[in-house]
Amino acid sequence: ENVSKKHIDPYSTNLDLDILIVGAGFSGIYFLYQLRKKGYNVKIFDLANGLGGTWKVNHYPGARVDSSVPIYEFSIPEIWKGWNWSQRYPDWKELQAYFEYCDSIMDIKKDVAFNTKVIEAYFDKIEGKWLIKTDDGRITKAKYFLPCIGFAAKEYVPDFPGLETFKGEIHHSSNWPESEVDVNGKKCAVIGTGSTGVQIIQEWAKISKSLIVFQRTPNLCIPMGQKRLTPNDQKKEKYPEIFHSRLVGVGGMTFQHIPKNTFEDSEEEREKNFEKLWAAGDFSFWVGGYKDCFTNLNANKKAYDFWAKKIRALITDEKKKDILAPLEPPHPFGVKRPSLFVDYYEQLNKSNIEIVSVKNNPIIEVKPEGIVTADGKLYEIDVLALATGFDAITGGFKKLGLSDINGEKLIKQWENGTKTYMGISISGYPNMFFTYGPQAPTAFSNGPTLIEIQADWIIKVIDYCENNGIKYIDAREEAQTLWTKEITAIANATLFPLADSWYMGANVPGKPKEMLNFLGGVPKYSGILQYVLENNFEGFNLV
Ligand code: N01
Repeated sequence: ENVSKKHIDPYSTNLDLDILIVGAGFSGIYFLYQLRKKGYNVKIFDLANGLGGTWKVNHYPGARVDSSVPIYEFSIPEIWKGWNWSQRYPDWKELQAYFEYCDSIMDIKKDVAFNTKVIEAYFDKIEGKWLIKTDDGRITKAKYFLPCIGFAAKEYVPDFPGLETFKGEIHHSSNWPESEVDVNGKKCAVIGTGSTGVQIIQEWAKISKSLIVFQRTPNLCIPMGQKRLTPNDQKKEKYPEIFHSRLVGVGGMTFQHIPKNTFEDSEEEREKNFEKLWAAGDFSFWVGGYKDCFTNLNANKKAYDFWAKKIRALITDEKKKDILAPLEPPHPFGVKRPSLFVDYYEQLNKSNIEIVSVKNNPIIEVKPEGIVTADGKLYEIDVLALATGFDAITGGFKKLGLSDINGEKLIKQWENGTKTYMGISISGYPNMFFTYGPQAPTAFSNGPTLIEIQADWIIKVIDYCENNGIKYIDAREEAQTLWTKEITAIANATLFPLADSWYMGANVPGKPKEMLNFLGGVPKYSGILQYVLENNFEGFNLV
């Protein structure tokens, strides 16, 4: 029997693998399944104690996906043929059940070392292998190294003085306790109103005694359009076509822009179109709108005004109206991620829910009893949720302890700006490929769509190298410089740089403000990957 095909325990001390994957979410599972079928000796390391990646750890109250199914699932027939969802936007519990179902078909877990943290990794050029150190002291060897860590692998907690003195219960959304946090009869607070904050607020507003929402920037939320699904709603014969349309739609989903600029339509026609997008729910009003919405400020203002009109009509209290949906845009519509709401505004209307705008009156301190704002007011609370987001997209890479072939640390190399080649590889890090990371369409793509595109491409590259006696493949520095320039040029032609978002790395103090995503769209991105494959790996050195 071929030794490489014999099962080796992923926890064993002398792992010498073809491929090591980090992360057991959508990407890691997809890779393991496809690579193992080809006979590669491949394992996954994951920090968590189960499958699901982001869905294993982000199980705060109300956590659910903002992309609808079946867009948000594997396009693997063995999986979709036998699985039905109960809701258009499943919650974390159902997503975790989905990953368990995947395991029952794909037999993933036997090749995953859980509770295993990578702390150092570098490529040994002489041996032609990655050496990967984990927190249990093991050193694993692998010819290829595939970080599949998602964009939210490192949380961001603002440096509030006194945070550690708070005597109540406190949790960051991505580090939520396994046991339920009891807020019954308690005074609660949420800091942050991004996608996470909106979801926690929607839930806690229903069950806590009182809730204080600390909002710095209003979330320009749009209606979700949640609905229950029966197996009858999930007609499997349509799935191949749906999975194809997500490859060519906007954002790795099935949307298309209105093929017109905003002012090509009369006011009346525009209103009609906006109404239609609003009623459709999902991300329609965000990514299905006029094609100049993110490039023309006046056009964008029309979308904002419509949004504000709709939302203000849902809010009963005049003061809350101006905090949640001001007449003047806090930033152009959609250049920060709009959350999909179910009953957010209805909940915020309640008299026991207070909204504190901390834009001009920031939080300056946390005391044992609660939170203090710049005006000196103390808000006494029992339970605090930090929905303050992530050192997104690049933060997870910095945690892996990566160094390049010359021993330089990635953390240092990216200090003044991120550099990758095609958002899939980094020069000086041979045989390392990643998915859903920096400088790819990441934040502007449905996860499973982009992940499958990138993983299929990476597998083709690995197969090519293995079939042609290639020791290693490494991106050229000049190719990487050009890619980074391209990312910036595309972004600078849009309105995205006008906001301090995590898309731009601007949510974390001290992090360079730069576009961290390829904004050219998923179809163009896959076209570029395909071109490189067909043109002798343009931009790479093969040794
Ligand atoms: O993080 P965020 P997130 N004082 O960075 C505020 C995905 N996701 O975890 O906007 C006061 O968006 C900050 O304020 P501001 C999704 O792609 C998906 O919510 O910087 N407030 C902001 O309101 C999403 O976009 C799903 O002014 C402070 C909030 O904290 C991404 O993950 C669900 C502050 C952080 O929002 C990240 O979402 C959840 C301070 N000092 C997440 N510092 C679904 O698919 C920060 N804030 C459903």
